[in-house]
Amino acid sequence: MESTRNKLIQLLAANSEQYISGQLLSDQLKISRSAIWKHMKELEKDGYQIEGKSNKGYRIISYPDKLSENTVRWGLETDWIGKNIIHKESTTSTQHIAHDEARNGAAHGTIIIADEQTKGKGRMNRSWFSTKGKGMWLSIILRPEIAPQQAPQLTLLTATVLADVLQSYCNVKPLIKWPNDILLNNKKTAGILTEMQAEQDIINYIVIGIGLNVNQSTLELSEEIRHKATSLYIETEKENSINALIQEILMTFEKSYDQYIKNGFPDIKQKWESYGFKIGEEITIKTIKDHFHATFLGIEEDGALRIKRTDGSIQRLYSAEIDWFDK
Ligand code: BT5
Repeated sequence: MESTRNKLIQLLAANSEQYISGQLLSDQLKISRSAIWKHMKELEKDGYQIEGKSNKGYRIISYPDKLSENTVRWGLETDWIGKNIIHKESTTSTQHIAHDEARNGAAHGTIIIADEQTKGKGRMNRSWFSTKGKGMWLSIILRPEIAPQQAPQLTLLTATVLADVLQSYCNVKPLIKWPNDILLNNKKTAGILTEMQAEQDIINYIVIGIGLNVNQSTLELSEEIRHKATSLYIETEKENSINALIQEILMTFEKSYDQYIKNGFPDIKQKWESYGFKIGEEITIKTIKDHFHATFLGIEEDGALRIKRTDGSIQRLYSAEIDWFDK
């Protein structure tokens, strides 16, 4: 049923300017013309606007931009990610749902999306503003066969995926601020929260949460973050389809993840550094017991932060807060 609909949309989408006759659709999909008509009615219920003319056939006039399991699934060309989609109009946090689902056995690649989060989470109990219908609030459940200490690499991988999609699909110039912020014009447009459930050397599951500001105007960003946050709309003056962005991100994520599992971290490291914010520049590092200046050199093969101290020594840091000297 679903794959027939998928094909139907593909056929209609491939000829968006022209009408396709019911007979042709019926031949291609090997179903009756009345079954085609029923599918069209279903599509309309999901927000597709379809024009049907008795002597010409059918044509899609507009796609729905509302989020739903179906609108994300249609046209999503992936092997394992997004095969199971959970959509909520409003929820506390997609991370909460993801943890519940993962504990109950949800498959690798399950995704949770929401139009709005009332308690969106950042790292270390910080909050994440998730305006209704204006951004992408997405969690991905993964069950990777990697060691728990490698999990932070997945945050870095996710950052490169977001940067790639923003650059190629939205034509902007993103930078990645270690470890998990995506910047446009030095302002944060996306954040990543990686949470893990592991035992000793086995990962039970990982949830990667991605928040991406898409269609907010400046006034629609919370006042608290307005000076340091931005959205794709603010940067490009163009509205973007959140559905289409989710699909692009999932397709790029799947490719990149599969390559990472096959080839390890080196390619990701290289890509990450090509987007790295303030590489080669001076930063201030705060660890639990220390506070010092250093040059930011990039990241290590294992994802740690690589810095040069003022005495010339090179160090790797696994957890540190950085003062970037910006605002
Ligand atoms: C992050 O934390 O950047 C991780 C954000 C992850 C959000 C996603 S949305 C889907 C999934 N479900 C969730 O509940 N969470 C994930 P952190 O590096 O700690 O940054 C948090 C800080 O970013 C806050 O303290 C604010 O200063 C700022 N901030 C909050 N909301 C923002 C927004 N919408 N845009 C830009 N900056 C924001």
